Amino acid sequence: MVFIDACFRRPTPYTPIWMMRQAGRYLPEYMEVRAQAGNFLNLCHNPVLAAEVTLQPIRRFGMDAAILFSDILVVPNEMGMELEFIKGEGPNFPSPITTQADLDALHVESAAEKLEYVYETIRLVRADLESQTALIGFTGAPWTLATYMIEGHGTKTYAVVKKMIATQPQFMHALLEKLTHVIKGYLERQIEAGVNAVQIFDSWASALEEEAFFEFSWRYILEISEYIKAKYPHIPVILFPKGISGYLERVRAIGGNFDVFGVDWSTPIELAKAKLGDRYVLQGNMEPTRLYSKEATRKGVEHILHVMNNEGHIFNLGHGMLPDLEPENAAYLVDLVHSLSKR
Ligand code: 1CP
Repeated sequence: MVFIDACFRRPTPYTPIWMMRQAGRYLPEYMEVRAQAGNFLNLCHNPVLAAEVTLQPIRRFGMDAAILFSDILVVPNEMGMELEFIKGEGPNFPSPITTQADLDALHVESAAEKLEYVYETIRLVRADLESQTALIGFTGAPWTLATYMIEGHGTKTYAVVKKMIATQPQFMHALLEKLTHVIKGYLERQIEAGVNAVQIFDSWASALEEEAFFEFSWRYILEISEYIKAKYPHIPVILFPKGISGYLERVRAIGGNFDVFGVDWSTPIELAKAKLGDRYVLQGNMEPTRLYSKEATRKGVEHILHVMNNEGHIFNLGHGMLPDLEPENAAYLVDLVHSLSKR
C-alpha cells in the first residue's frame, strides 16, 4: 500500500493523500445515509451504514487511505456517559464529570468490548476496500476526550477543565489514566479487526501551555503509542496534536516511538520539517479553507510539495474538511497531489 510505505519512509510512486473528515456533510450521499440512519449517533452505531459512508469518499475521489467512520466521543459514551448530538451545536454530555463518584462510576474494563460496532464496521470496510487502499483507525487523545467529559461540550475557553488542572491535578491524572487504559484496548481491537494504521487526534492540544501539554497530554499519547508499537510494529502510528508549533523542539527532545507526525495548518510546513522531518514522516498540512478556491488549492499544494520534496511526506489537510466545501474541489485536490508528485 502506497500509504503504508510512505508512513515507513519507503519509496513510493507518488505522495499519498487522504483528508481528515473526508467522509461527512459536504457529500450529498453522506447526507442521504445520515437521514436514513435518523441521526449521527445511530449512524455510528450501525456497521453497515458506517461502512458505507467510510467508502463513499474513496469511490468518488480515490484517496490512498480510508478513515473509519465513527466519532472520538463513542469512547466516553461506552464508558457510561450519556451522549447526544444536538443539531447545529455539536456533541453534548448532559452529566459531565464533576465528582469523585462520577470518576469512579466510569466503566474502564468493559468499555473497549462495548465498542464492538466499531470493529464490525472495520471488518465490513476492509472486506470491501481494494487491497492497495489503507484503512486508518483512530481515537481521540486522552486530553481531548477529557475536555469534553469535564466541560460537557465543545468550549472556546476551556475554563472548567483548566480549573480542574489548576485545583485538582491528581483528579485530572486519574481520569487521563482511565482513558489511556481504555484507548490501548480500543486501538488493539481496531487493529485485530483489520485497520492498517491508527491516528490519535489531539484536537485541543493548543489549549495547554507548554508545561501542561507535556504533563497532561503528550505523555499519555506517547504511552499509548509505545504500547501499540511494542505489540504491532508493522502498524504505523500517526499523532496529530493540533496547534503546538511552539513546542516542536521539546517534542523532538523527548522523542517517542511513533511513525508519523500530523502537522496542523497553523504550523508552517518548513518549521515542522526543520524540527521533526528527519525523525518522523510528516502528514499535512493544507489550510482547509483553500479548498473554497481551485487557485488557492493549487498554490497550497505546490508550496507544500515543494518544501517536502517528495520525501517523508503524506499529503493531508491541516484540519478537517468543512461541511460547505464543493466535492468537485476535493477531486481536484486529490488528482493534483497525485499528478504533481509523480516520481
Ligand atoms: O452532523 C453530522 O453529520 C455530524 C458531523 C460529524 C462527523 C461527520 C461529527 C460530530 N463527527 C463526524 C465524524 C468524525 N469525527 C470522524 C470521521 C471520519 C472522517 O474523518 O471522515 C472523525 C475522525 C471524527 C473525529 C472527531 N470528532 C474529532 C477529532 C478531529 C477533529 O476534527 O478535530 C473531534 C474533536 C470530534 C468531536 C465532534 N464530533 C462531531 C463534531 C461536530 C465534533 C466537533 C465539535 C466541537 O468543535 O467541539
